[in-house]
Formats: sequence, structure tokens, C-alpha cells
Amino acid sequence: MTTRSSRARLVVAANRLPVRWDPDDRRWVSSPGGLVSALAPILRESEGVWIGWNGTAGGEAERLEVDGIDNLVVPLDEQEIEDHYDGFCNGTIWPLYHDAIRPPEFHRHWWRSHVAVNQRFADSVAEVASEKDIVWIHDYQLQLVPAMVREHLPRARIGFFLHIPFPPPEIFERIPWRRQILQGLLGADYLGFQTRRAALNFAAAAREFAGATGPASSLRHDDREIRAEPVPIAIDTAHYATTAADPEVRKLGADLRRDLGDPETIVLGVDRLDYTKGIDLRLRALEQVLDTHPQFLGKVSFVQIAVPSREDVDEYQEIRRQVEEMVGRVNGRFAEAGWIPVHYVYRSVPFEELIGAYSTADVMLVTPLRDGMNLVAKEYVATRLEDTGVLVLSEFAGAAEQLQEALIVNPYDLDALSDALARAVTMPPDEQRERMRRLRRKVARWDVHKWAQHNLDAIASRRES
Ligand code: ADQ
Repeated sequence: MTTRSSRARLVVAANRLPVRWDPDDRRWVSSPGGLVSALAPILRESEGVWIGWNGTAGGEAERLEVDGIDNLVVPLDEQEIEDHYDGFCNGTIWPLYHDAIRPPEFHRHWWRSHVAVNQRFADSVAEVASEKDIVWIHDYQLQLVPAMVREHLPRARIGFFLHIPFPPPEIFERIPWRRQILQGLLGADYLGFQTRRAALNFAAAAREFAGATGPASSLRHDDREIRAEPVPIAIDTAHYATTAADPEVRKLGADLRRDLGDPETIVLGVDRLDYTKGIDLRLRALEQVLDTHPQFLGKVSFVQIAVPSREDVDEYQEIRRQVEEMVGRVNGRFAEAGWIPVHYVYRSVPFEELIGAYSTADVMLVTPLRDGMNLVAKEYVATRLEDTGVLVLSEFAGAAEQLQEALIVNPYDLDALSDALARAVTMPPDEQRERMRRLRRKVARWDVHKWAQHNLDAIASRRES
């Protein structure tokens, strides 16, 4: 055990390390993101460690120092990527936790692999952490880790944050290993969830299937007190606003508008290509709006930027096929000389280009069927420096709990979604400003730094029982 100082260090465990391999420079470089930007200073200052997988098959449990952050690699082999990651994480838990909108699969060999990988993560934590450290474990891939770490380090302060929804008990209860998962999570002292409902769902499941007692804010289990509460994730708001103000970035936005033929209205969607994001229903709503509002033809352009995701999982190949077929159908039906309704981009775009797109888009469509939070909604708001633009937001995104001034819509209701889209396209500037000003204030007030600090303070201040 390496205890380099007498202060508590922060030890983060997450599925992925905040690094990626740069093939040109042939070295690991840091991969940016809100979570990383919030935790990097704290990790550096406390001489902490980030534990995670590097995204490739095989390799060693090596230490990688990148940009002053100490990373510990947890290696996964090909079979574990197939069974634990593509299988249990993305074929069982992901669909089940998102309302079971695709049928989750239950396989014992996936589960066994999942347990083994979670144990490896917990062993890695125990290798670098001591009982006085703060261990913060992230997300649905590592739900067994809190209790496994507690086995090694009974007195450690352990926190967990779930980035995706926690489903209601009547969906959660299908998992053959539901008790083990709850016991895993209950190993933490503090559990943060994206929404109030997620925290309550967890507490209800913990009482029903794992023998916990008490309310979410003070659950009792195994003679310990566990606190579960909503603490919605946020973005590095200042960074988005500063980038949006950069003239080069504004030019990227203007270039996009020009390349689209200078339409009156740009409607934007930005998502990982995932069946939870509702891209298919969004395209159907667009088709309906173009059918019922001929005055939009030639004037409203929809840009859908979709990042490739989990391409080895069958359901993802299927949703990609469906989305691309619909793009073809809508364009085939409505395109005219000099204007096509849907511009579809299937790749990850560079950060500046993304911000340029946000800042030029008049309407942002964020219409997931279920989403833990959805950062895209907050990112769009943060870049609207003139307080214009309209956010259309699914009521099933965690973000809807805070961003009430958006046009909130049930994405399954095709008429409501089409109406919201038409209303957004025609919203008077005064109403846009009124709504956007309030939204921006919220996104400025609660940013990722506040979010991280709140979690860390809550983990550190465990009530002794
Ligand atoms: P995701 O499901 O990945 O995250 P989201 O919160 O929208 O969803 O985050 C996606 C991130 O990827 C955003 O920062 C966005 O800017 C970026 N991105 C999306 N499309 C891109 C593109 N084409 N090119 C480049 N970048 C792109 C999970 C949960 C969410 C939760 C987050 C954080 O599913 O509900 O909000 O974790 O907790």
C-alpha cells in the first residue's frame, strides 16, 4: 500500500480512464470531458489515482502518468470485453435501466465475467488506496465495486455516482442477480443519482430486495448508514461559454450555416447513436412537421450529428440502419434544388465544431426516450450567449427536472413532438430570450465543479454510526 502523504487522497474508479492513445504521437494523451476537468485539479492536488480500463484488449495493469494525473490501468481481455462490457453492461444493465426499451438479455456467463471484472477493479483500488482515502466509484459498469472495496478497506469512505437512471423496482426486479447488485452498491457510504426519482427507486429496491431499512437519505444496512440523494451532473459552463465567444468558433458556426445554403432556421440534434436517444422518433416528428407546414420547405434545415457508439452490439447496428433509412426517406420525399431537409453526420466532431454548431442552431432537439441527465441540453444552453434559441427537451431526460423553461415534451407523443418543433421554429424572440435567460442562469449556477465538490464533501462527511 502506498501512502505518500498523511492527507486523504482521492481515488477514482470508472470504466474508462481519462486517456486515449494518440496514434500519430504514439503516446497516451488525456481525453477531455466535464468529469475529467472537474476532477483533474483535485486528483493532482491530493496525489490521487484514477483507476480504469484503457479501451483496448489485453495489456498489463500498468501505471500511466498523463498530464500530471496518475492512471492505473485495469486490463480486460477480448472475452471480458465481449461478456462483461458488450454483454452484461450494455446488453443487460443499459437497456434494463433505460425502461427496458430493448429487451435486456440475462446470461450467467456474462454475469460471471462481470463479477470477475468488478473484483479486479476493487483489488486495484485496494492496491493504491488506504483506509483514510476517499474512493469515488462511477457508473453502472462498477456497481459491485463499493462492497468489494469495503471488504478490503472496511473504514474507507466510499462514494458512488450512477450516471444513468435507476429503474423502478418492477423493472429492476427482473435481474436474476438483483440482490448482489444492491449489496454491491450498499457498500458505499454515499450514493449520488441524477434525479430524485432515481434515488427513490434505488432506496425502494434496497428495502425490498436487500433488507435495507429507512428513507433514501438515511438507509440502514449491515449496521451502517448509507445516504442516497439526487445530485444532478452538470457541465463546465464557463468553458462552454468562453469557447462559444471565440471568433474562430463563431466562424465555424457561420460556415456551417453557409454550407447549408443559409436556411432561415437550423434545427440541431447531437447524440451518441443510441436507441435511448430517440433519434428515430425525432425524424418522424420532422417528417410530420414538413407534411403539415409546407411553409417550412426550403427554409428549415435539420442537422443530426450522431457519434458512432457500441458498434459491436446488435441493437446498435439495428438503430443505425433505422435512422439512416429514415434520413433517406425524409430527404427523398422533401428535398428540392438547393435544399435538403436532413444533414446527417455519423462521426464524432471536434469540440470547436460542436460548439460552433450549438451557437448557430436556432432550435435544439434533445428527445431521449430515457436519459440519466443528458449533457447536450446543458451544453446548448451554455453556448447561447445572446439568450436566443429554443431547447426542445424530453420529459424523460434527467435534465428536465431542472431545465423547466425548455419546451418539455413526451417524445413518444408524435403529435406533441411535432407541435413542439413547429412552436420552436416560430417562437418570437422575446419568448426565446425570456426562457433562455432563465435556463442559462441555472446552468451557470450549478456547474460540474459544484457537482464534484458536493459529492466529495458528502462522501468525506460520513456520519459515524
Ligand atoms: P451519454 O449517454 O453519452 O452519457 P450525454 O450526457 O448527452 O450522453 O453526453 C454525451 C457527450 O458526448 C456530450 O458531452 C456531447 O457534447 C458529446 N457528444 C455527443 N455527440 C457528439 C458528437 N457527434 N461529436 C462530439 N461530441 C459529441 C451518460 C448518460 C447521460 C449523462 C452522462 C453524464 O447516458 O444521461 O448525462 O452520462 O453523466
